[in-house]
Amino acid sequence: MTNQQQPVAQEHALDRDCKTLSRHVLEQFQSFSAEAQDLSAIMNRIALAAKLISRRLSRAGLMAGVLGFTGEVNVQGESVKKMDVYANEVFISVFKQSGLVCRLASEELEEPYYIPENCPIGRYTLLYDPIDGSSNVDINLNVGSIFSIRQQEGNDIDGEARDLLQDGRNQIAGGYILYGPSTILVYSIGNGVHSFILDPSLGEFILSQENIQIPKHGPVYSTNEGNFWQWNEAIRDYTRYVHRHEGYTARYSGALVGDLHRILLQGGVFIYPGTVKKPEGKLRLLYETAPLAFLVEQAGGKASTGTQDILDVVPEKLHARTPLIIGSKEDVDLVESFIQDRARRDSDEAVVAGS
Ligand code: AFP
Repeated sequence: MTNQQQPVAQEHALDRDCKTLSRHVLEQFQSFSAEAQDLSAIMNRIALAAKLISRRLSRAGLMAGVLGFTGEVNVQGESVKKMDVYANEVFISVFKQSGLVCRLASEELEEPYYIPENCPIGRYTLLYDPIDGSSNVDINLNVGSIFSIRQQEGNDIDGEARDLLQDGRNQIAGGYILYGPSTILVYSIGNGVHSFILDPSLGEFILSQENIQIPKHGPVYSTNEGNFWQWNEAIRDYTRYVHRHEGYTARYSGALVGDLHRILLQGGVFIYPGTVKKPEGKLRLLYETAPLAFLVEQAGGKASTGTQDILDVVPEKLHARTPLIIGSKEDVDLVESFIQDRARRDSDEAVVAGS
């Protein structure tokens, strides 16, 4: 490297190090409006929660009382892990005194957490899944957090949070944090999808990729094939199709955030369908499927229940679930085509049987 090139390279490295998350959010708005400043501050708080959770996860095996179950069962009927409780409290703690939100609604809480009256109250609601893929925690595999930001509508005097029961197009921002070999935060405020990597030496999330576009098609299909015989015929038809055609490969980690991150960068489809017994599937709309659908649509991909865009689903209750087919547009379209085919065949058979 010549002496002249050296300062240029140094300048680039410095520029890159200064592209922090909060600065990036402000740049997206191209203004210092109150909304821009609020959202920049909210993202900064989410980043702080991510750093605290990441720090805890990185030392979990060395500390007492971090891994394993608490012995309690949450509102979803699932056994609660100590890390779920910790991560849930982290988000509450970082937002409680912030003056940015009025409520937090979490997969781990039966009712939303309302900011107490003696604390400053903001106009946004944070919805989140504190630890997604918690079965991976005890074995040191990747896990994630998922978040969504919505603005409060009305004053929610009865504390029922009914204004949250709206479709996903109402979200202001959505994103996830992936706790893997590095900690990555991916977000969208409706203006493209951007990813940041936590630089532990700086304690800052630094921009790594701007305006991510998901490939139109990819080789990966990501689903729990252990449920094959509990799925309806359409999803089985699709699975048989990928088994019989070249160019497909299966990847499934047990943590949606990790599987989706792969698909966002390399293309493919993640499927968590309903089963015959549970047609609504497992994943929660407000904390998982809607925020990820918001993000994936922003990256040029698609998210569907199989018959409807996820972002058009209006939940009947806070903890509503939906089936999820998400990823590259062509791959989601292909899964949907199997569902439509089956529906057509079923209705033709019903006509024949009735005649
Ligand atoms: P947990 O957080 O309870 O482990 O659930 C993870 C998850 O919501 C999602 O991240 C996974 O893709 C999916 O459920 C795994 O579910 P199965 O174990 O039924 O495949």
